[in-house]
Amino acid sequence: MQQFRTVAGKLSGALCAAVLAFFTPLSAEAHVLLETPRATSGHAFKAVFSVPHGCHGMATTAIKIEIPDGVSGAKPMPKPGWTLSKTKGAHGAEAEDVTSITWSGGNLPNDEYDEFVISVHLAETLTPGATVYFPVVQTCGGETMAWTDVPQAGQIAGDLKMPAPGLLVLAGATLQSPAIVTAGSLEIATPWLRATPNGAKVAGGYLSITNKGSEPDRLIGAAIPLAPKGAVHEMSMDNGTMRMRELNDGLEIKPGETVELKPGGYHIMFEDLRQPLKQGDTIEGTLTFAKAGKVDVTFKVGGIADTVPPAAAESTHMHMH
Ligand SMILES: [Cu+2]
Repeated sequence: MQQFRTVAGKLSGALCAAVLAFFTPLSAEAHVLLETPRATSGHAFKAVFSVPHGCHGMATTAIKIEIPDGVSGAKPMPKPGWTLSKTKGAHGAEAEDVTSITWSGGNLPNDEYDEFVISVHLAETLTPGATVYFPVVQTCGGETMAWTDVPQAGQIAGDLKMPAPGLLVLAGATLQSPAIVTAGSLEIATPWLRATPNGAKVAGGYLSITNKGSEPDRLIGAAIPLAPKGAVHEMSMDNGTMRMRELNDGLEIKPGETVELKPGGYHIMFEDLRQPLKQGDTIEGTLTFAKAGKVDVTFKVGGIADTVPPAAAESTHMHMH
């Protein structure tokens, strides 16, 4: 262990100094880190784990990440040259969910850097100010390095030898942009649009809708000033090809259900777009439901290839003392 500490110290000096300086002392000694170590409860989050070096100079051949309670719907990003595997089981409030993800069979040399990405959802019930930990086991051929230490009562993360990457939970709602719009018994969260390239005639719109009532409702359309028609679409696999079709009867939201519109799944397709959508803009629009009628929402414009809503965390004030 002493030898490892020396090697790690040199590496962190040479390779990670700029990155580490950016983080709090909490993670000063961690070498598998979350690129953005904070996220908002009740929201989607793209967890980017950076792996800046191997084990004792040897190349990394596998990374296993455990998904903590309160973090659900984990979906890993595949990586060329690596094989993905997942374990599932009872997980926090979920009866059946992804509990760990492993990329294996790859080869990441000690002097190269890579990132492993998981899209997750943070439970609304996570306490703002709390930290959730993602234990990581890094394998380099026959060697393993377990970044799994979690502070116990009275300990601070900075004192741990092999700390697990931690994620600080931020409060969900802000006054400037309410996280949830309520319309009758419907709750509408994180409306967003993907930025579009110049000349594009269509734009994708995404949000999540929860039906807290006892009657079903249907999302039948949407509009923004730059594109008067917004149709509800479904993506599906047909003989190995992704196809998109308009849902002529709209999208049903059953009582008690949450329906997510997201890239690769259900979405609103805004057609006859008059000008490009720019990342960072906010755009007022309306959704039309069969029962709840027209509902005003504010779409945030995310990145052109984003798969999760634009960083809700960035607009949330951190209260740190
Ligand atoms: Cu579409």
